[in-house]
Amino acid sequence: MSLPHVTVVGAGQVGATTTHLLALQGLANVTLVDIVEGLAEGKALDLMQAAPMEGFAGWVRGSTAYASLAGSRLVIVTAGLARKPGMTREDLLAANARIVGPIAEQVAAHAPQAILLIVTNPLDLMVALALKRSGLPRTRVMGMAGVLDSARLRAFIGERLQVPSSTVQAMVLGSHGELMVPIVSSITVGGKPVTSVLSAQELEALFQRTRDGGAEIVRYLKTGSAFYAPASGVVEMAGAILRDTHATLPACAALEGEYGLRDVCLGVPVQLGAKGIERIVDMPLAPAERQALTAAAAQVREGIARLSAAVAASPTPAP
Ligand code: A3D
Repeated sequence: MSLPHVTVVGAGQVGATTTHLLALQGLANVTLVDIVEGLAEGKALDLMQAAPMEGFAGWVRGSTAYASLAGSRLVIVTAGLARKPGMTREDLLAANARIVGPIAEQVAAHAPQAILLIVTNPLDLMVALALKRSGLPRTRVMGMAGVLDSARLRAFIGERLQVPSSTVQAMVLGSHGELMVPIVSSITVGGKPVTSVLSAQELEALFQRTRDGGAEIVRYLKTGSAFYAPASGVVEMAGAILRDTHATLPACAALEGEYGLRDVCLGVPVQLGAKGIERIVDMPLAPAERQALTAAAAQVREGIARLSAAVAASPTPAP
């Protein structure tokens, strides 16, 4: 059976776990690319040796060369630096922009028909940058965050109510960070509105734990950040694209008037299929949720301006 070709750029924790899940679910042949000599090649070889036991038929290969992007239906970007001691937020922004910007250009050069799915943080800003630098249409550039934030909230509600988290549905929109926007009317437990089983105060506590979800894991791990659930989020989106399911999932997308917002990339519900974002789904929002989404958009817009300044202050070194 011929599988689509997917490239995962960044063979770190999220990239390698994503590659494993893509292979296990029989979704793709995967090229794993990393700037560190031997890292992607070694992990790809290891994964191929899991295939006889796990029974997946696709191949996984590793590379340091962007030419291996050719023919990719989907390119997933997990390449980036984590914040190091002494590094300011602006330093990290500039450092990851210097990684993601050139990768987006390489995608446009080697795989201009591909869909580009960004995972590198700060997520909403990296999606805006990838959109600009790749020149791809907005239907083919998006970011993974809302699926993860929604899954974290679903897990916390399931744990609180002692029910399987798969019976909890939820949609979290907005930006990936303090200004994420959980949509109360979207949250159900066993098909019932969450407001019938949890008080507003209890819900707000779970929303705050979701906003802090990444930091809670970093506090335990100390030297790294979450990667199992982030990789599952990426693969849920990849599955909708590669299997053309038309599923509605939250994703970071460029807005051109939807939700009354434009010139910004933000988490909104999108319908995903083989062509990428088929449409941005108009979801009914409470007035406070609409306000929160507008506030998140303002913060992302301000970040986009800071991003331009940060990159200008530390230009990309010549290759
Ligand atoms: P890590 O395990 O450090 O892996 C990053 C990899 O990127 C390393 O192997 C690097 O060598 C590689 N890399 C750096 N520069 C390049 C380059 N120019 N080309 C190719 N590879 C390169 O990090 P991780 O996998 O834990 O996280 C990766 C990124 O995802 C970080 O920016 C995280 O903050 C982000 N992340 C986002 C979410 C969201 O929900 C949005 C969740 C989890 C992680």
